Amino acid sequence: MEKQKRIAAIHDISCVGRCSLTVVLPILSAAGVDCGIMPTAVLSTHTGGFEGFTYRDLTEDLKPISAHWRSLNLSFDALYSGFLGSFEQIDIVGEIFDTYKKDGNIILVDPVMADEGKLYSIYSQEMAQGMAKLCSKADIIIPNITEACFMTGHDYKHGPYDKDYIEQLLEKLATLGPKQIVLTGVHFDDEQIGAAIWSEGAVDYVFAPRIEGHFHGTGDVFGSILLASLLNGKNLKEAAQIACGFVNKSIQITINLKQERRYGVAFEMALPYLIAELTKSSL
Ligand code: PXL
Repeated sequence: MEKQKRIAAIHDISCVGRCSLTVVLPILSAAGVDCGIMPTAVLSTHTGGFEGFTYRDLTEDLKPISAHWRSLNLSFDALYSGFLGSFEQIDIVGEIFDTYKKDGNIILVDPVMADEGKLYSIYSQEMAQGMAKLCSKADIIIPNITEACFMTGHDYKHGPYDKDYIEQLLEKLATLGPKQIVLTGVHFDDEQIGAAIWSEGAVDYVFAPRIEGHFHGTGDVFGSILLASLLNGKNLKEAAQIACGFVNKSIQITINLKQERRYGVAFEMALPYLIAELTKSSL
């Protein structure tokens, strides 16, 4: 039997609202991956749609956690960073990547900081420059279009997009230095939405049916499914296709259940779809 994969997920804990570690951990576990966590902050809820949330910044804890892991000789098949608790954490996470990078493992960076044309309320513009720097250390980055625009200075537009707009954005992202890019939220019409994939200068697309509206936490669901699929032997395009399909299914279930959107999507109910996709043999 092949050795079990292990990752370190560097995200916040939003206690309620289904994003960041409350999404990453169950999805990677369901996919058979040993999911270690490095929490960047603890919030009572996420910041999108709730008032009065608590916020405990864990910047002080990151280096000691990493040093202890090092003393245990731990190694990881992937490091996956998302929402960071402070600007200072960008350099610390960069150092953690340097510590644990090895041949064949995956540094996956989701430069979580913005959506729908706006930075999240707790961040300022300097976060965009910092995240751009962190992306230079990544094997794969998975920004949404807003984050991609903040990091590159590309003009932000609402969709539908055209191929020129998306492919110019990908070229600018490529200059940040990641090996591969999966740009999310790409749609050329109202029927389908998905991701643009950039790898060694070649561009490809994957789509699923588009459901109108904003659904909280879907970026973290997408990233987690992408990584889970890669660690189960899928290639980047297959993994992005599974992630698009999974996000679509989760949204559809959330709508059918008439759940409030700020509580995230009912990804738990879509996990059988993930398992079915992962057990199909690759093309
Ligand atoms: O899903 C991204 C995310 C993660 N963590 C926190 C957030 C958000 C998006 O709003 O607020 C705390």
